[in-house]
Amino acid sequence: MTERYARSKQLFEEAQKVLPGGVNSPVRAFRGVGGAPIFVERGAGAYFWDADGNRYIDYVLSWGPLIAGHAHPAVIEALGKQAALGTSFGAPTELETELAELVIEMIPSVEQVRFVNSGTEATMSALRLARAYTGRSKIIKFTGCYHGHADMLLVKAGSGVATLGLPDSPGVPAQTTSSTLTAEYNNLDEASALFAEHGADIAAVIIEPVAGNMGFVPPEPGYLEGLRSLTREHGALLIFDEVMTGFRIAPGGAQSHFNIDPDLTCLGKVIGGGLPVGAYAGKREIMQTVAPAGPMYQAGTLSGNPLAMVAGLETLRQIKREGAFAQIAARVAALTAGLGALGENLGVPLQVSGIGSMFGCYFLREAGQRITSYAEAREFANPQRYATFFWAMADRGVYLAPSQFEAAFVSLTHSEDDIAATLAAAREALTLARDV
Ligand code: KE4
Repeated sequence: MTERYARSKQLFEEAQKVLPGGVNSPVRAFRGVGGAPIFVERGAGAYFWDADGNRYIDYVLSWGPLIAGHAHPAVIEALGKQAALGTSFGAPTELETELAELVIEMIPSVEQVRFVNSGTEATMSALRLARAYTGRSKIIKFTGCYHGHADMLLVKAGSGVATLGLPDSPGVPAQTTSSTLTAEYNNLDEASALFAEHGADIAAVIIEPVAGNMGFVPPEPGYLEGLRSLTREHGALLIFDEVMTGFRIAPGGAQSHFNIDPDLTCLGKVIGGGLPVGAYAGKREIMQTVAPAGPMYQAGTLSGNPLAMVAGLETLRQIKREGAFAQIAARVAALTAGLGALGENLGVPLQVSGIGSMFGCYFLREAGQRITSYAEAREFANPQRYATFFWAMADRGVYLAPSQFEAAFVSLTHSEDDIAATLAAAREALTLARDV
């Protein structure tokens, strides 16, 4: 019998000759779980098939975009029709207005939208806008939050308050991160102390309203409200990076779930339905600063391109349908409850949580530990045990994020049977992981 992942391993060998690390984004290289990455050949609904023909129930869904599932018929049909009319014009189309109107309808705080081509572009541009609008230079981000790879955001978070950013990657000059302040996620005292020291110079706070890039870490009660008050008090903008949480925590994003009114919102992933897209959006008065309406420059050859627009429109229309989002949330609730119960019964300490269509599962070093920040994630999570679980689940046809420090996603197409099959696999995989 040929080895289960033989073709993927062969493809990885070939890829490494021509692509740094064999991939086009680091997390795909499986450094977080070891072994060679699984190469994907095709997807349909809740599933994808790898290069060896193995089928997986997919909980990564391209890191969030595919909330309608892989190759949704309505999305594919719309793409086919649009492609036949032309793929890009570098000129305005009605489609951009249509998608902007749908985003504005679904996210209460948003009055105007600018489309770009990635989440990185969205956050980078939103921060430039905040600096242009306020005339200030400093920004605050939180340890463990990831907002894409723009220089000013690749900041090694110091351990305490008022940490002036140190670059987290070679190639990022110190001066580009010197105005990036960092504080601990879910620690309002640290944010308050930064404002006490730098308040008048702070242009914006940028945050993942539910952290999905350190594992899955919801905000503690009152935390987001506290940041909203602090930013209002000091005249700084509150930017919600909803590239991942947008349309996933709730149809109106995390901001509607937690009832917070941010000044700017960054979007991506779901609004492109699997095609490259990002957006920054918010109050009209602020957005009018963006060229050509105002002086802040930002541009993009393929921004608002017709293919991404139609894929985004069809994807959002699918989750707007009566009962659609509730169905996805019910799947997440069943899966997280089932995983939690298995952890209890099998004596494997887990921190399992989910909101809307997103969830996460930390393997804890000891029962009773609780992860609410990046420091706690690094201290309490057990990546080795997670890695064993990951491969045991992959061997059983379930694909999770190849890192303990990521979130997981469910789509409209995940069935009750898929959840049951996932829990059956998890029972065996947890037993194997328990002994690591
Ligand atoms: P992109 O530039 O990758 O489209 O978006 C960057 C980004 C911005 N903000 C948030 C909250 C994000 O989660 C992301 C990207 N998410 C990662 C998943 N952890 C994408 C996966 C990858 O880097 O390959």
